[in-house]
Amino acid sequence: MTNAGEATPTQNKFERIKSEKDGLVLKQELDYLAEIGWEAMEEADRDYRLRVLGLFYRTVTPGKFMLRMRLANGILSAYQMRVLAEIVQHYGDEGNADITTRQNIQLRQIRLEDVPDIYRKLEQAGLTSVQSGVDNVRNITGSPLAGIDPDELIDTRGLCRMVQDMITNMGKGNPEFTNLPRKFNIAIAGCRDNSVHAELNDIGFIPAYKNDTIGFNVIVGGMFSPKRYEASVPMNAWVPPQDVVALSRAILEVYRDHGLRANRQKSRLMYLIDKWGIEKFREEIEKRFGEVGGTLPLQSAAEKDEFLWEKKDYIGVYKQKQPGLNFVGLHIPVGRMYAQDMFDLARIAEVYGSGEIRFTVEQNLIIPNIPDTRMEAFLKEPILERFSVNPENLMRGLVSCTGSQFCGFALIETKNRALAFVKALEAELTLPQPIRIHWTGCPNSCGQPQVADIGLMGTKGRKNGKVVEAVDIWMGGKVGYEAELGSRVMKSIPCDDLKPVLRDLLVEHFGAKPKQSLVLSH
Ligand code: SRM
Ligand code: SF4
Repeated sequence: MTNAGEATPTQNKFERIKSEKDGLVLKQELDYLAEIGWEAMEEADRDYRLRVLGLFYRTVTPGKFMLRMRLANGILSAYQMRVLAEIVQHYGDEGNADITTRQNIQLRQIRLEDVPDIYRKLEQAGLTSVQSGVDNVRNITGSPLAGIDPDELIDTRGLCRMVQDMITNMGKGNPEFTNLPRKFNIAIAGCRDNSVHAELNDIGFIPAYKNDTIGFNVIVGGMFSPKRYEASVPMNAWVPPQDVVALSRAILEVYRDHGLRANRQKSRLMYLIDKWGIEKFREEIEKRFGEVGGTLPLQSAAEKDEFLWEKKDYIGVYKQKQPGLNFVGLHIPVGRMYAQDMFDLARIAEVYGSGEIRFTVEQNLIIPNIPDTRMEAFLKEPILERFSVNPENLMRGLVSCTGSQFCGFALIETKNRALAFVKALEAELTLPQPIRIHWTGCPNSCGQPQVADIGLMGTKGRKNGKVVEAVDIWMGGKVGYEAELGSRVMKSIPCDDLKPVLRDLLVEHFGAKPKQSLVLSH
């Protein structure tokens, strides 16, 4: 099966929408849709199929769309950043952009009447938003230091790009993969610290040596959903870099053709692995891998790399593997940027670096290729007061999903609240090391609270007999090579009562010291 087939009465709503018409078809209809406007559009086209083109109708802001791009390995040029900034600028004070937890960018407040022009601009700039939503493969994440990391094992840039090109037919849109049973995530790690959270993905490629050849061990089935949170399981497979595209294709085809579709809550890849067992899953993948040009037999996994490295956050100034060059990680509070920020960031990437910009899964930004001789001037740039290279320890580890400002699933406001809490806690506490606090507005877990030191998941609670915004608290998430998911330790804490709870957790578990007592003890 490839794509739109016959609709059947037993299909769930989403399967029916997909089989009636492929969202890619709307690409040809954009001029017409822009003309008739969002109110006159068929609901399934507006709310579902347009997402295949990366356009998400926002019920929270009627008449406005969010545009989710694709950035293989999270890399874009200063020129491309400027094109995105111009789109955001068009919407004045309302327009903004968010770096996402998949090293990607989303633009906000887009109006349908502007979309044909926006798509032309994106195409001219070599950018695409195709297949970035609904039952498609999301942004392919790769090491944010690919090609510049002194400790790198494999440069992931070309691989992420090739996998993206295979899935999207070079960004033109590929009906082979627009009707998967559900969303699908792929990550390719190239360094030793698992900078991409490989274990959260449906396919994670983890660098490993086999007989002195560098390649990847493969893990599969990682997922977060409201009812189930799972780290990936090993597939007992190792592939050389040249087989990464074929293996990705094989797994996607098997998932597309055999994945469970009846119940949307049980359609992710892990449920197919559950049904078949990992041995049968591996056998089916191996068959398909051979058919799509992979090198048979599929090799068994290599021994795990003995270098177990801590995950870095890459904020600050670091030496690259190229002598005389540096990369600088800038902290972008909760990933949010406005048009002027984007112009400023594009400018400093061009003036001091090579005009390249990279994003991280922590919603931050890296500017590579800055010569030693330019560092002093770079560090005096006024934009670094807003996007620090040395933020305080709580701000440094802050991640937040979109929340109720723009997301219809949200049970609470997240980004603005996350910033307010960090500022308030930093005024009271001193932390001996960075703490990773992740906010997510609902159990969909886009903000990945399960990987955090302290994860805050939006829910509803009760206070004085009233329903109020609240959070469940998660703790114990570990990142890096020995990543582990955390667990829920407290339930339904009203957001109004959260500050003292967080303060106590930071003091008891993370060595925070009240600022007052520091002053007194001197
Ligand atoms: Fe997500 C749905 C935002 C990363 C799990 N996610 C959504 C929607 C599209 C819901 C909606 O229609 O409003 C959110 C759009 C809100 C908006 O306006 O921004 C949304 N997800 C995000 C982003 C922007 C969060 C962020 O602030 O960074 C991330 C975009 C990544 C990207 O560039 O593509 C984002 N979402 C994730 C992740 C994290 C990851 O990939 O590492 C997860 C958990 C991992 C996973 O998928 O297994 C995640 N999002 C979900 C789910 C639950 C999926 C499931 O199997 O149940 C949903 C709901 C759904 O798909 O039905 C969802
Ligand atoms: Fe929206 Fe929930 Fe995802 Fe946050 S976690 S972006 S609130 S779907």
